[in-house]
Amino acid sequence: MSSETATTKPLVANEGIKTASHLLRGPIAADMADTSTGAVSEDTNQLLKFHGLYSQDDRDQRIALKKAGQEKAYSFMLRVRLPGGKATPAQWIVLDNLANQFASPSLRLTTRQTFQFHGILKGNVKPLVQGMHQALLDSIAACGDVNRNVMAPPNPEQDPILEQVYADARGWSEFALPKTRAYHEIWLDDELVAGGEENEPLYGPTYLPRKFKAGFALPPRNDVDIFSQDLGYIAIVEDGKLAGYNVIVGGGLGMNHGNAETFARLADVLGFITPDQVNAIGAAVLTTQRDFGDRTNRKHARLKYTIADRGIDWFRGEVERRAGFTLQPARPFTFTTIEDPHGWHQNADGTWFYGLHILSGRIKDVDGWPMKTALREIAEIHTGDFRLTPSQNLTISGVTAEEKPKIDAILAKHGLDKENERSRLRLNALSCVALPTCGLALAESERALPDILEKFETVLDDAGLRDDAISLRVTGCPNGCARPYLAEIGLVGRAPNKYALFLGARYDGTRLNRLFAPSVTIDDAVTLLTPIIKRYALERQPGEGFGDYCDRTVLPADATLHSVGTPAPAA
Ligand code: SRM
Ligand code: SF4
Repeated sequence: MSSETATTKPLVANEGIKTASHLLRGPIAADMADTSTGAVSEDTNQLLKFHGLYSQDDRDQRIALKKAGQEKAYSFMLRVRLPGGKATPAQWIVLDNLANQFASPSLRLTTRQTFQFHGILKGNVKPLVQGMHQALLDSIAACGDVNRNVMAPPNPEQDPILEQVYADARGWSEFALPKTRAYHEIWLDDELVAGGEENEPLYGPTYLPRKFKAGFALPPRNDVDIFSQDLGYIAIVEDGKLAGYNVIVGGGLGMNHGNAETFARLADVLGFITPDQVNAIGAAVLTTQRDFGDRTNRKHARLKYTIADRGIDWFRGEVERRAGFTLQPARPFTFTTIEDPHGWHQNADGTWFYGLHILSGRIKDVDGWPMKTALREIAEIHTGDFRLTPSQNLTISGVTAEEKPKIDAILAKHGLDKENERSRLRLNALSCVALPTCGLALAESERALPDILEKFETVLDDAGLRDDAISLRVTGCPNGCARPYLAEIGLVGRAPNKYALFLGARYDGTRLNRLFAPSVTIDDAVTLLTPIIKRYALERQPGEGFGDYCDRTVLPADATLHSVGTPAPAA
């Protein structure tokens, strides 16, 4: 495919790797068969991402292994493709078994509603993928320069319209899947496809310039942080029916400290479509980015930069030309919250769901907190399904009245029945994985979160704010995997125990926060925020969230805000 990007700059190395890969095969099979090392070549490293796999090493062991003259402790992370975060109890049991047999053995619920395995040794990758396949699960396109795991509101039965939104999210996920058989050949031993018989009608042989993320939201809940997506669909309900979607484009959070050319950006509203136009508009957005995204600089390659550079009006024109229809003017919508519902709630069909808080989405057994065992026992008796939420929590869904006391009893038996009674700060907190597996981490995140929460909980308790929902999100680097720039308190790692502190996001996910202190320790952050939290408790206006209070009183008034209010009318 010829790129229409007018540039004389050379393409980045990843483009050459994709071109030479014969639709994502490259040297993967040979590298994975090489038992002399736990590592893989750089080409394989890049291509594995399209198969949902990352080569990592245990960073806790790096120094000791180096001193001993040994290879790094290599292993793989695998991310499952799970549109809308929905899994059956049978699939849960398979994933639990596979984690025990072939991985760390914890399971990690991610901020995009799926599972990650960590610590998979090279020889265990194939049996793990094959085990998932038996349970009708795969990791195709869970990472890489393609449409990633599609997000959707996690509690479909609560409202019949959510069921339709989930179906559209799943439909887009399937539509935008790469068509190469590379995954099946390499991991599932399907027969090799002779060269030239396959093609990628949507992507072309070099796929996208960069990752591409899509999500669906149903106002008033913005649980999927829709404005952080490259492509978002905001459901519009009229007369009790799904009228269609406002399409939004160009959100993205990753940036680098101190590099103004990289930035977090909220998506722009493009216009309104009917439900039957979801895939057509998605394909038009995706192929516009495919052809105009910057393939010469991976730090400038996301859709947000294409739109920031060329303007939303140009982008809309190009998308409409490709789709073959004109978008209607966007329709009004209002978001009020990002929060997961916790505890028991009744669904539209009379069944129940239980929202269970899981700190950082980490499912493991530790003394006094046997979450993995408890959830396995629930999976063994559960007849509904599981929904992974964008806040790294779990919804046990479609529970019958008979099943309800059994689930309560399992949680109580393991001492997990009080998880939802924690402070609202804790219930809403997110952290990315960071150390020891993430190769990009500059500071701790998941491992630091319990301590960070305890410190802030003390301050909030003193101010009488234990039951106030304040969003706090921590990441180990500015890539923003726990969406920290949409948190009322965002802590973004820059060095060991040094974080950039961001304040002032709106609680409903429609305004980014802003840098308040560029480099502070956690204790500094607590010291800085203590008087502000105390003042907030005394001075806030009725209904004013902590982010809004900081925006109004703490942050400099002249700074530019990127905020989403009512949708801009489509041209
Ligand atoms: Fe992320 C890279 C973990 C959601 C922005 N992310 C990574 C890697 C793969 C590190 C790497 O490239 O070597 C991390 C693996 C850590 C580990 O050991 O598991 C990683 N990202 C995660 C997860 C697991 C965080 C979590 O704790 O849940 C999330 C998996 C989502 C999923 O299921 O697909 C995760 N990452 C996000 C999000 C949030 C979202 O999408 O809603 C973002 C910000 C939104 C965005 O994309 O703009 C995000 N991750 C990044 C970036 C920066 C991208 C950019 O445009 O600059 C990177 C680095 C990169 O791509 O170069 C990255
Ligand atoms: Fe790793 Fe940074 Fe993402 Fe955290 S935010 S998981 S440290 S890439």
